[in-house]
Amino acid sequence: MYTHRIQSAEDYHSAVQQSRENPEAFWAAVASNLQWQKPWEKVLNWSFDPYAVHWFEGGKLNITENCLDRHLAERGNHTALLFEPNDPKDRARRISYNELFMEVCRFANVLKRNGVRKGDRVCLYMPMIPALAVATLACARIGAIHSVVFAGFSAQSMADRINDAGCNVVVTADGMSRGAKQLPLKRTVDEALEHCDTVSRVIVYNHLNWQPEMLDGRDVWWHNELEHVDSHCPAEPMDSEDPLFILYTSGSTGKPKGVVHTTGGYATYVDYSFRNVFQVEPNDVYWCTADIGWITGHSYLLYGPLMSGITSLMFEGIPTWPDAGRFWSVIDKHGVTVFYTAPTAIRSLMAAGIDHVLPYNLHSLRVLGSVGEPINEEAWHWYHVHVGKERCPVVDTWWQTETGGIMISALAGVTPSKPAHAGLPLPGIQTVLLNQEGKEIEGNDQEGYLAVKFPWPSMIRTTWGDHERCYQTYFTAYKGYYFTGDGARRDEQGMYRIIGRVDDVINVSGHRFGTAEIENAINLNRSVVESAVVGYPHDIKGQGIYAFVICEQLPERPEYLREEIYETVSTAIGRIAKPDKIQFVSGLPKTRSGKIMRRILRKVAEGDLSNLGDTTTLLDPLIVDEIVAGKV
Ligand code: 7RM
Repeated sequence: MYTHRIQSAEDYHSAVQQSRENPEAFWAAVASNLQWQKPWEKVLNWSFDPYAVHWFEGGKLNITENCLDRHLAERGNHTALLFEPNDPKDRARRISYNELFMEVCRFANVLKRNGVRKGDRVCLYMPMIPALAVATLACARIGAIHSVVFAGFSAQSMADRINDAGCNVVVTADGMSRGAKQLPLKRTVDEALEHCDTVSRVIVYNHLNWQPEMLDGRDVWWHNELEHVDSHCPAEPMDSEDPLFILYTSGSTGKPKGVVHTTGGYATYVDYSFRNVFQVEPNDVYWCTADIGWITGHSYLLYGPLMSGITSLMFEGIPTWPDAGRFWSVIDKHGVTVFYTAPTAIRSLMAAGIDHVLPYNLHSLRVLGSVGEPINEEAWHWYHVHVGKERCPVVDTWWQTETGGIMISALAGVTPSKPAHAGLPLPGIQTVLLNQEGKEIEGNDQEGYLAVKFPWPSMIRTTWGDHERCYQTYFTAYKGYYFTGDGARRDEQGMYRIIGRVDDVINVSGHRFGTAEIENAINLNRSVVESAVVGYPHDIKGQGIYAFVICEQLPERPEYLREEIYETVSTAIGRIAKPDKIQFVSGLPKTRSGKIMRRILRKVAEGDLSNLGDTTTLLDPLIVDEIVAGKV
């Protein structure tokens, strides 16, 4: 039976076979790699209709014991986190497993002292610094449910997330640095909390010495709190199905949903997928460039690497500052062996020119990974040739916030890689392609909707506070399947190529937004009557945001209104959701029943004006001519 690591193509095939013949025995063997406080009674209990999935019921564990305590005896002095600050002139910091363990326990006691109990929700709004890792793990230590909000989100987005989850504590920092820019995090929290009444405590980490305003009775300093606690904090025994965290993500409706992951299944699958996809070795210096505010940071910067007991590099800055060689200089400086980043970063560094890569030798690299959006062949080759020097396997990992871990990917150097293809599903993952009617498409060289027909341990359990929404979103489009929202193609060898979203979700630099969510934001501008947003191909970002906007009157100075709309969207969602293009129009192409024909708008945004399809069913077919003529 498969237990630790798949190391050959034969291992892969036999693991696939075992996982199909007896899924429960397969996953039990995988889960037994972790340390459980109490063994489970039942491996799996499941139904997709209605939706309810329970993994390792009766089992108890704490994920931080698997990330920390378990390694102390043999690897206590090994570096757990290697911190590379924003400014290359500042000193990098190494935090050993012993030190991280102590810091987590101490901060867990700070949380307790500030009223956090098992099951409470804690919002983390932090820079990419070790304190964020410590705060996240401290929540898990005591069974509090963390909700990390990416620090690029606005006060309004944060307030929505805090209110939806009913958080009672927020952990933040005075401010953060990103390249040459600095952002006032604490001030943004203050703004958010004007709209929240569940939060009784804000714990502030002093990162930049900014001395922000502190509200008496609500705000306390992290360092002051530490003076009142010791470093003893037992790991809360968690039921396998106790929630570990909530992470908000966008869907096709206007309101982001809180994806809930639970303890046992998430830990099991993240540990398994991490070790196998990256073929982890004990002395790896592993670098995932994602922010902990996204699922990639949760699973493969924090939990996965720490469960494996290896060194995880955490980078505060951005790829292009002080110059476009920063990633490569950090790889050489720290001897990074496994590097995991996003296609958008690769494309922007590729555009900056090869001269930024040539000064670095990159000898330490062993494996390269990609995540977040389809990687085009050109970027794949550039990555493989100029970064990996044609020595390193490239793993193109397809997965989602909802899947918790990597679902389709090569296992580095073990199963085949092919440019622009994620490849084969991991053993235990039963992917299928469906046609419009929801029938499985058999055989290879086929295209369809990507779905999964059998549960896996780290799948979404619910959407916070609204189980019906979870069921409706993922399990009703095609009865009996988890529907991913992606379209995919299976090639002659059965390898998957992800084509992209088939719903109203756009993926901008690997960040998901609902078109409705951006439209709602634009519509908040008082001059705007209505808007329609679509994605279009963008050289660097993968997809750009194109907004068609109706105003009360066509503006005399469109550039002023454009700036205003940027502001409106930045305030409502965050700067990351700013439209790339705004076209003012007098109407939208609508059917007689009032539905916007997005297909036409997408064609215009793409610049494909030759074949707009049938427009005769439109309420006002002439509007299409105006829109085509005014394309920006
Ligand atoms: C991990 C993450 C999920 C969506 C997903 C896809 C797209 C992610 C790839 C990809 C092609 C990939 N979670 N996506 N990885 N498309 N190839 N390797 O990104 O929830 O933020 O986004 O991202 O459309 O549905 S996410």
